[in-house]
Amino acid sequence: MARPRVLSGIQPTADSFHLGNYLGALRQWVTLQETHDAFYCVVDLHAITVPTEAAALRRRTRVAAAQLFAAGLDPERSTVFVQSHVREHTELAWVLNCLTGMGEAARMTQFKDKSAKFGESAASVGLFTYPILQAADILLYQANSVPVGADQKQHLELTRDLAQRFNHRYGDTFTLPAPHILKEVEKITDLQEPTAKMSKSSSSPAGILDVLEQPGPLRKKVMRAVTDTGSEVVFDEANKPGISNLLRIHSALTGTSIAELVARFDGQGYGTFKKEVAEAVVETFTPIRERTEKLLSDETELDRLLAIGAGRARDVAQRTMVQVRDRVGFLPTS
Ligand code: AQP
Repeated sequence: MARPRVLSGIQPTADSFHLGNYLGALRQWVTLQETHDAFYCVVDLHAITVPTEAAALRRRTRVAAAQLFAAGLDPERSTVFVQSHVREHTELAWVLNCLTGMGEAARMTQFKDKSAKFGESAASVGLFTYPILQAADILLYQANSVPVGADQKQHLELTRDLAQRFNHRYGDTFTLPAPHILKEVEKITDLQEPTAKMSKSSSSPAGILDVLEQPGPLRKKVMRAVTDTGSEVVFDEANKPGISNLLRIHSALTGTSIAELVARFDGQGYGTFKKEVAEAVVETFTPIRERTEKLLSDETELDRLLAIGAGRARDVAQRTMVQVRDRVGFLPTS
């Protein structure tokens, strides 16, 4: 039997991914390539929904792709590609735009959060329709499963609604995708603001742990992470969000259960605990950073791998679009 298909994407919106991206997305992508037919894309079309310089986008797209391979995605087993290399994403997004209600799109909380930064009238229409492009990314590949963090739940719901609406109106075409969310790492929070999610665009430098950062600054940031009153290492999301976040991070990186960690650090205070968290982060990120640097030193090879991925992705996307065009009623080109 064919393997179930998984698809996910990540934005090239910074010069490095962060720990939230790593635990909430990348690490699961690597695991899922063992059991799934895996498609992963660097979503550069999404990145331009906020003002972005061309040179920065070009650089960040390669840095993003290099980190994906460095984190363990195998170009033989996973189809790793750049979204803009497959034109069908924008074409399907248009069709889905025409199936989406204004009110439905206006309910998306990510737009509300992100547009608040610019003022709603200055935010682009692209930022508003971002979740519809995301729905196209997923539906084009007939994905069964989409690994994401908790912040993407609402977008996944919209994707399912649009797939159902299209299928109902035009006949069965799209697979309904299910979110794949790991509860323990669905929301890694900012080290300085432990109730907000760690985010490329809104975390302060002190609140974010970047995959490509050097060990020195990584250790410093963990040691300076905001902790809570008291000195006990206990998991208490409501009253001790800072320590709870660090416990979640330690547990996810070392495979030790939170209960075990709480027992082990009983009576030892925050300092000793934070030192261990810092070491776990450094140990995880150092080999990824080194492999990323190596991959970036040969852009020709990196671009070659991405071209292979785009070719494989295009084969699937084009098959879906042939069906979509016909069902919607567009005339064939010949
Ligand atoms: N803090 C987080 N905890 C768990 N998962 C997270 N993800 C992001 N932040 C966390 C997951 O990472 C994947 C890729 O995210 P993205 O690049 O598409 O953008 P995002 O979700 O909007 O992440 P950022 O860091 O906040 O990026 P910007 O600032 O550019 O918008 C997704 O699966 C996401 O769930």
